Amino acid sequence: MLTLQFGQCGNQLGHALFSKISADLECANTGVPHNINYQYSEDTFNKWFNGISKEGKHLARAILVDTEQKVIKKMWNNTTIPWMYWTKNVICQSGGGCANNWAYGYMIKGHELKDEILNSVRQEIERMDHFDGFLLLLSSSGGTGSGIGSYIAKLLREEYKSKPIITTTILPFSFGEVSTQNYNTLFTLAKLYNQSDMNIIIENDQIHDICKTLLKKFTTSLQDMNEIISEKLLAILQPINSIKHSINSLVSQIASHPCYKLATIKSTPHISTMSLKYEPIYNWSSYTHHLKQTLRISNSDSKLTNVELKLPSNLLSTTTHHVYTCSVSNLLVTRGTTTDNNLVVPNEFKDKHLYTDWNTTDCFSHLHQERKFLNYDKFLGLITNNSQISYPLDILLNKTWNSYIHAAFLHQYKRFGLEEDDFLQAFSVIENVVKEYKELT
Ligand SMILES: Nc1nc2c(ncn2[C@@H]2O[C@H](COP(=O)(O)OP(=O)(O)OP(=O)(O)O)[C@@H](O)[C@H]2O)c(=O)[nH]1
Ligand SMILES: [Mg+2]
Repeated sequence: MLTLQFGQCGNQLGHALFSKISADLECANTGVPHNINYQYSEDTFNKWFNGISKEGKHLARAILVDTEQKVIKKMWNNTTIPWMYWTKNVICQSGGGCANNWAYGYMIKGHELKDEILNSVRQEIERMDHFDGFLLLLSSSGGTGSGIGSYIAKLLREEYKSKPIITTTILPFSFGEVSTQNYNTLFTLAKLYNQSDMNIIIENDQIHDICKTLLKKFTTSLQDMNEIISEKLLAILQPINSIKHSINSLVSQIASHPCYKLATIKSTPHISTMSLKYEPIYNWSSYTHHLKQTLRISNSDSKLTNVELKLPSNLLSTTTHHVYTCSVSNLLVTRGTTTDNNLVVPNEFKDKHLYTDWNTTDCFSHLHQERKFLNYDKFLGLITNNSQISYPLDILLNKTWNSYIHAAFLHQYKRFGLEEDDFLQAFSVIENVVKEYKELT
């Protein structure tokens, strides 16, 4: 896998992600014999790193792109960690960024940087024995990650037609950020819909609530949030015992239908490192039931219920106040020790009522890894392609239409060559996506 980090958010998140991988490699409490852990470590290294530096540090297989130096310099100065980036893979202009403008990133800066970025990509791929796909990290609402990120996704799609591209897109906080964030998000999601095979959507609001409620962080930093996002991604992406767990298989399990390419990750438990040893012991069935409940909406007002912010319950309650939203597909990954008395039996995810009736392939899969993840006794990630995604997208569409009909900020995009038709096309792509997800039954 080759990771590409774009803009402030993509680079900060990428840094947190590689730090988490490194921490996972160093875990003392693996729960498995030495040889199994050795295999896991080797698979982890091969997936994320591609060398060891003179100082003995793991070298991340990642390309860093930004149009201002602030973030990358800060990461560079952190020499205390046991891994590092290749200097040659840092593609960073010394300008002032893309000013939260998707069009500036896509139409101008993307062109300026494309040769340098694609050369680095080609060199990285040439060095690999087996290349299974791309992981792009970006926020949808600035200018660099959103604009250059979606432009490069297009070029990668053209050059590597058969290689899967997974994008992780961070949606902005709903309040208090910049006025152009909704247009930027609309353009990013619309472009990526055509270029990437699967787009993992992360909502900053949701991650912030997890930090506040579950980690009891009253002042939550972006770093805290990036740690949670990294745990979600790694719950799914870290190696699985002796199974070919490639990007290709992930995409074909979750996003095989071209109209449904958006995924979200529900995960549990999220606990601060300080309280890890006081973690209440839940059995596997409480956790799997808890994750299934995250797929509900309220029966009375069709509102999303935020079960992910609650603790699992050992009492397996069922409720009549909620209905399950329809999924195209779900993949559950469980990590931790199983015993004869405490096996993972995720039968309740196989319930046909959870899935659309036209999907005749296996809608649900379960993968298990005995090796513990990050010292957690048990850790579970559910990657779901589900109609819940229509809720945040509907809100986005309403806000963006509202700006558009008042012609707010349009000149900032037209300056860089966008036309009315580009806006209408982007609206149409995302309206269609929302319609398809709402119609799932
Ligand atoms: N989760 C998370 N969100 C971030 C982080 N940094 C920025 N964001 C969010 O990303 C959005 C802003 O995008 P940036 O990534 O800062 O923008 P950029 O891609 O660098 O683009 P320009 O600065 O406009 O050139 C806002 O919605 C922020 O909330 C981060 O480290 N983690
Ligand atoms: Mg920036």
